[in-house]
Amino acid sequence: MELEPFTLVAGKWFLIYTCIVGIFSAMECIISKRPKPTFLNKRKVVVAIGAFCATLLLFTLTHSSRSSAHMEYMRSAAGSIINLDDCPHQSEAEVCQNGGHCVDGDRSWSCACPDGYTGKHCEIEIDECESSPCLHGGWCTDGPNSYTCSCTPSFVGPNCEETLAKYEGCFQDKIDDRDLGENLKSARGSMTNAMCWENCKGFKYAATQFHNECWCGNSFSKHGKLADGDCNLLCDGNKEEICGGKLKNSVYHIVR
Ligand SMILES: [Ca+2]
Repeated sequence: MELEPFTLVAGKWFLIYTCIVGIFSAMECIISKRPKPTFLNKRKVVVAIGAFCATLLLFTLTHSSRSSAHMEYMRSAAGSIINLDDCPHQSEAEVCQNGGHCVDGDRSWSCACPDGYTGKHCEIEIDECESSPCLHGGWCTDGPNSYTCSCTPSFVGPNCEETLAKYEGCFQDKIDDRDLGENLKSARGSMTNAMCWENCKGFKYAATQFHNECWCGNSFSKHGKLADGDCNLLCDGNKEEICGGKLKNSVYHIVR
């Protein structure tokens, strides 16, 4: 709610009153030809009053919303309070961007921004990734009032909070005595660790080997543990992942 100072309102009406009186005075001066100003001729008086009135008219036109509000104020009962709209005259789209809308205040305005936006004009898109919501090395992508996590292979869930499988290490295998007994759905060209965990559902452990092999079992490490670096062959289905080595298993404990 807002109340313009009464002097401002009264001042405008006084200007209009002065203008009208001035016009009548000038007309009377012209018609009656008296009193005759010694240093102002009639034309100068008319031009001066005309210019003043034009200025006043221009001011009134450019502040039309304010003027009508003031007239409303004058008409309203004494003591009643009217709310003047302080929102800028441009379209709301310009003042408050991205679907925000202008909120009138006390001699001020502000933008009510939709979720995900901030700033005086709602022009700033909030970075929802700033709080690092993606867990376990997941990659965060910012969106409008949202974010998406791209999880590393061992994790799933909106924030990569759920563990699919836990890496146990790189382990030796033997061709005539397999460390993990079952070779399930080895897939030339498309194997990933996650695919192997899926293939080995029902078993405790899953192991990838030599780019595209998938081995399943309920125990491992018959032939010993190796250095992580000994498993160094890329998965056929994802060149960013390691799928064991030659007779070497990348062993995972299946959690889910
Ligand atoms: Ca955002």
